[in-house]
Amino acid sequence: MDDPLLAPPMPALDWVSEATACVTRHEHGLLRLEAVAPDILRLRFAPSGRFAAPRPWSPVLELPPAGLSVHEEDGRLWMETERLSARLDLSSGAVSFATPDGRPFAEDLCAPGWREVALEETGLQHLPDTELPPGEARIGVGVRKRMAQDEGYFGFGQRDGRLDRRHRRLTHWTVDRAAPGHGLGEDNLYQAQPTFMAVRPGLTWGLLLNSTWFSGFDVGREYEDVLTLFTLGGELDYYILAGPTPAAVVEQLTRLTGRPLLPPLWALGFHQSRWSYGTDRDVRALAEDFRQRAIPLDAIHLDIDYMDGYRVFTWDRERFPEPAATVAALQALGIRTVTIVDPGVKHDLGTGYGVAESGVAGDYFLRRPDGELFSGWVWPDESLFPDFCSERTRHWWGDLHGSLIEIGVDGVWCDMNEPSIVDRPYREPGVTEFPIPLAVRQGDEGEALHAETHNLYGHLMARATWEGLERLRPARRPWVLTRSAFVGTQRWAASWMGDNSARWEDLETSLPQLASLGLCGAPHVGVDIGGFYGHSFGELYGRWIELGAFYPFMRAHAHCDSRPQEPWSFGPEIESIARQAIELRYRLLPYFYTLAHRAHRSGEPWWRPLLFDFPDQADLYAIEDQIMIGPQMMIAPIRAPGLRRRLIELPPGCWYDFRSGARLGVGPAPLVMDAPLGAMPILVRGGSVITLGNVRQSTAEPLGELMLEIYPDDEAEGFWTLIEDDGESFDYQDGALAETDCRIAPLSQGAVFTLAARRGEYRPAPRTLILRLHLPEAPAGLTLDETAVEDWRWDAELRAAEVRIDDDGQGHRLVPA
Ligand code: MIG
Repeated sequence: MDDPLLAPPMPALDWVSEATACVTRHEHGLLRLEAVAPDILRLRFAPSGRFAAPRPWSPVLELPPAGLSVHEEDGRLWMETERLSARLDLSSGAVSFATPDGRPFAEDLCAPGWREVALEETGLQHLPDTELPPGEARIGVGVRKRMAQDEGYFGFGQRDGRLDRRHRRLTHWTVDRAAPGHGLGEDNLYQAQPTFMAVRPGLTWGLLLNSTWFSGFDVGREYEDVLTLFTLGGELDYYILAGPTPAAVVEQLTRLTGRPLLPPLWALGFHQSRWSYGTDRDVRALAEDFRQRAIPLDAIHLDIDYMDGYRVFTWDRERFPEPAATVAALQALGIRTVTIVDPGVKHDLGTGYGVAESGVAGDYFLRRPDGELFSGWVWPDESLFPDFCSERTRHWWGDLHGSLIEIGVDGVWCDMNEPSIVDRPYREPGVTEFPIPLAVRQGDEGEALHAETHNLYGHLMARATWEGLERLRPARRPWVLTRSAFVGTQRWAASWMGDNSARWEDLETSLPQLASLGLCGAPHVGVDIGGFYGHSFGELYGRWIELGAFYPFMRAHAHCDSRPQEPWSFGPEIESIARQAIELRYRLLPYFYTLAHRAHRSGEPWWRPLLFDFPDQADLYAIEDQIMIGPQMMIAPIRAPGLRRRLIELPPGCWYDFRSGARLGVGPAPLVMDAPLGAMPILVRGGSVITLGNVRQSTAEPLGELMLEIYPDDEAEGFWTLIEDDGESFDYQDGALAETDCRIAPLSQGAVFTLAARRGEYRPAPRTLILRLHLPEAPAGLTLDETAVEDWRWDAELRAAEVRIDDDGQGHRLVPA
């Protein structure tokens, strides 16, 4: 959409203000600015003069409205909340935003523009058999904003390529990238998140484009330092998030689109997958193998071959004669079963396949514009596709999971939901993509075109699945994994990044890719460890599993044509590296689970780029091969073969080596660290308390020990709150939580460690607390609660003073002498 750089001015004819909004009338259209919250403004511009009706499936939530004060002065309208202001130039229609102290940002260069758009101009791929239907679908609307020179542009959802998206044009349209080796620089993928944040020292602001239509951002590619927002659908609608930090933007974004779900604890363990563990004997042998080799595991994923002819919600009774018994055998080993479910339902009518028959009877499937059922080809050959925009359909689909729940399945993996459809059976030559026509109508009232809802197909499938599991098993938190997603999907599902390859490039790509998603409010993400396509190999797998131990969602997976890719497939050295990496994951679970609770409360991503914690250090913005794991840890992954040491930029503060306990120095400063295979650098920030459990083979085993690794800062006090609950139910919502506040005085003030009495109604099982205070030198003695401790020890190698006590839930104070 190459509109002229400057759209013509759009003088306001008049304006009216309401309690929370202000509307200006223009010769062509209406512009409305609304205070959605004191720190969130919404701007809508409809050239037709009619704003689109709200959609029942909108990913954006209604917030209690906030007051907006409006006055006119010097030919401008000034609109203010306590946290944010906007200024509209009455002669041009251009809007800009500012902080309460008057720093401008997101300034329009001109009024919004609009015009009719041809499909070819959008660059939409693979859309034969499709024309944009007449009306709003063909009207593209956009606006251009000034990009400050010192702003970095981050977020932008799921893509390949660099973290900072300046100089890129990015579009939003969910597609299956089923080609091996999609790589650096790829634009739209399986998921679409039309949101970003602009970060500069002292000010971060964010933007959410409220459009599910084809849309995009040109981030200074077409014109240097000019940001263009554009969308089909005939209306420009976006939210400005006031920040002023990246954490505040993610909080604002997830207040609008929903907080990330709290996964059950088991879902944070290790998941092993393959396309496919195809018989019950394979699956049981796999589980036994993990247990015999003492490699921790919490879940096995069953890919499409468990089904009878790829019919969803059925089992192949030859391969899995007694699925419930198989699932129970896994459960007895502490391993959960996750089954894949695709949206395509085999067009199998009159043969007793209840899913297809009930779907047709209930009219739950998409229909073509001529009223015929829409069908396309996927794994089960000719298939029908549920309309997930319809609430009735979502209910039906959710209930279908009852058959899986009865068998004992614990999690559901939604695949192919972009949706991915082809034009003939996969086995025939010349297979090409066959999308749902854009003019197909969706929703209970048929109120929207597929052109509007396409990007929500996976999002609403994940929602239907989560809501079904919640109804079917109300006492337990559902767990859903999805490939396609939109902003807001974080409420219902974790996601993986689709079909990567067993290449170093793909390991590397995962670093900024997952970090970008975290900035878009989606914290529970991971990629296929080892690589999906191709044959993985020892060094790559070893590096990937030591990195993957820190992915919020940790799963190894491989293509059906790949060589075996289990932790022991690459010989004893790699097997032991994998065991250690997975054991470390399990030891870190108390820390990771706290991070999951924090994400659930405020959206805070646990896998995040340095700029999230250090937004004032512009020289760290481009660093994407160091990742913060929550606010307390930083990993420095190895991205290439042969490397056994690497350069690390220490951000401000003092830093420790997690493996050796050594103090590494004070940033900002560069540092070189050794990184032998199996020992990727892991750093801890001064002022931290890392909580570690004992090694367990699965989260079903009790946590007998809780170790608090305490790292004082030189100058600053440190705070941390450990958050625990039963790991499984919703009782935490009614206060069944355990929160333990920790405080560490800086070294300059004696490194006194204070543990507050536990808060909340959840009681952890009896366990030993091991306090390990990292100090430059052995103290002369230690007192605990004013009494000298007899029984402590100095670990000279790790430079830590260690005390063991029973965890009595009471407050304690540890003072080194
Ligand atoms: O057309 O179910 O991304 O994880 O193993 C391929 C088989 C369909 C694509 C998924 C992949 C999965 C595979 N699926």
